[in-house]
This record gives sequence, C-alpha cells and structure tokens, in this order.
Amino acid sequence: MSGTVVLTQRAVRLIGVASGLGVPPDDAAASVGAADALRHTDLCGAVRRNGVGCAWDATVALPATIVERSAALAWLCRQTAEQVVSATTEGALPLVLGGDHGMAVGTWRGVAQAQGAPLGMLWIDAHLDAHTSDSSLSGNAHGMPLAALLGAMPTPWPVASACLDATRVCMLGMRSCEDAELRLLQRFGVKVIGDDEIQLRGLPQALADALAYVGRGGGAFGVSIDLDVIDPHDAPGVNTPCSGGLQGAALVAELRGLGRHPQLAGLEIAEYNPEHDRDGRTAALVAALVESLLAPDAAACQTLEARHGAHDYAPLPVVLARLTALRHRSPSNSPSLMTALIGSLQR
Ligand SMILES: [Mn+2]
Repeated sequence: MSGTVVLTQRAVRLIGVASGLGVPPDDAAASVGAADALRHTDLCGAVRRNGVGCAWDATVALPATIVERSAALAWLCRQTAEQVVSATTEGALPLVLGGDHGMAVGTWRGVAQAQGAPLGMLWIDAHLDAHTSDSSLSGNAHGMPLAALLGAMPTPWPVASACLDATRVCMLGMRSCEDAELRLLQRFGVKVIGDDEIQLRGLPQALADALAYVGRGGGAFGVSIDLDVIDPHDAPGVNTPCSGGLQGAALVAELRGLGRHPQLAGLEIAEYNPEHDRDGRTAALVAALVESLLAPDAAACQTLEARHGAHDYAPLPVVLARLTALRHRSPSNSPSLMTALIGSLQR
C-alpha cells in the first residue's frame, strides 16, 4: 500500500483560452499570451500538492484563418465550451484560465450544457461585466459576458441564450460600474455585494452569504474570478486595474477549499495580463489561489486524521510539513526523526 493519503476529489482539468478579442487593442497581445504565461507557473503542481489529479487539457487559440470579429468570438466560445463539456463529461472539474473575461461566455455555456440546467454563479469582479453590445461605449466584449450569459444580448450576438439561473447569480466585490449595467442586473434580479459592503461586513461573512445565495436549493453553480477584484498593489497584472479592492492574501485564504464544494461545477480565473505584472506577483497570486481553492478545508483534514487515529489537532498538511522539514534535517536517522517529530508536536 502506498504511504500517500489522497482525499477524495474530482481531478482538475486546466483549460487555457488565448484570446485578446474582448479587451482594448493595446492589451490584446498580452491577453492572448496570458494562458500560456500561466501555464508556465506550474498550476498543475499547485493542484497536485493537495493530492488532486490535474492536467493542462488544452489551450484554445484562434486559427489565423478566422479574421472577422464576431465569427472569431463565436468560434472561441464554442471551442471553449466544447473543452469544458469534455472535461465535465469525464468527471473532472474544469478550471478555465486566461486574459479576456469574454471567454466566460464559452466557459459557462459549456458548464451549463454539461449540467443540463441553468447555473448559479458567483462572479467575483471589480466590475459588473453586464453591458450589452448596445449599451457599451467601448464595445469591448470583456465588459459584456454576464449580459450574454443572462440571455440579455440583442441579436445578432454569437452566443445568445441564457445559461444562468438569474435568481442564483451574485456579483461580489464590485467597485466600478455604469448605470446601464446596474439597470440590467436589477431587471434580472441579480444580487450585488459591492466592495463597500465587503469592507463593512468583512470578506468571510460577505462570501458566506454569496455562496449560500448561489447554492440555494442545491443546484450546481460556477465561480468566475476576475483578478481585478484584487487591489492592484497585490495584482497589477490585469487589463483594467481599479484602485482599492480585496487584499490578495485575504482572498486566497477565504477561498480555501471552495474547489471541493459538492455543488461547484466549474472555475474560471480571468483578466490576467502578463505585461502589466510586476515581479511576477500576479502570476504567483494565481498559483496561490489555485492551490487554496483545491486545498482540503480544516474539517476534511480533521475527519481524515481522526480516521487514522491522529488526535494532535494539527491539520494533516501541518503534520506532513513538519515531518518533511525534520526529514530534511536528519535524512539518515529515523528513530531520532520520530523522537523529534513527537517533540515538535508537543511544542
Ligand atoms: Mn470581468
């Protein structure tokens, strides 16, 4: 029998989307390169450290032959949706990564199709992403995915019908929006927990409320994280920085274990821009988010350790980290290793 203990959890499939279609022209090249840049930060390693299987499944990239913008958007969304459906059908949890948040239309269309039902949605973002092609002044599709997913886009829009259950959609962290977006979300009855409310009530309570809302009735939900929800000091590598916002470390801590939620049907991390990053800190934050999302929560660790007769109240990862550190210190002397371990647990 192997000495490795694996907590039961779906494997994770990472799907990159190389798109700059939905962002301002100056950010397009960096946005196209975002998925590839993230691929080199060992996100699979971050997932596997939690005992969860992981593979980088595919990077969806536009062929040079498709040049017309709306045809290109439609192609990207369709391909992304297909990748997501295939991962879900095989029992894995899809995690879609990229620059342009416009990819969300493909991600969540795929997840909703695989689930066979409209989804609840926790959308963690500094913006509302709820412009339509009529209301948007910039015309940038990364400001529209939520409107498209609610089925609010005027025709012709490449990906139209509703994928979300509007009564279970919650926006978390908004600190910049325009009236047309607010009106649209109000019309659909979408819940908005803005940044000011988070500052007032604290992130743990705001997040708990948001999760209860999107998971009401036990149906599947998705979580889409736009990195611009984080303070640009912690996450400068985004397309549309917005001052203020959540501390990176706080978000990492609060999302711990969410990737193991039984109703969670998919994850997405968007708007990474490697050219705007400083010292790789945004990329490192993405890796930390991914690791935390798939980490077993404290209750799961304690259940596991109780099953194995442990009763020191330190969660298993802490015990294993201590053991590794001690083994490093005295590689050849296992009796003293055990003595030292016991000593460290008693401290
Ligand atoms: Mn966004």
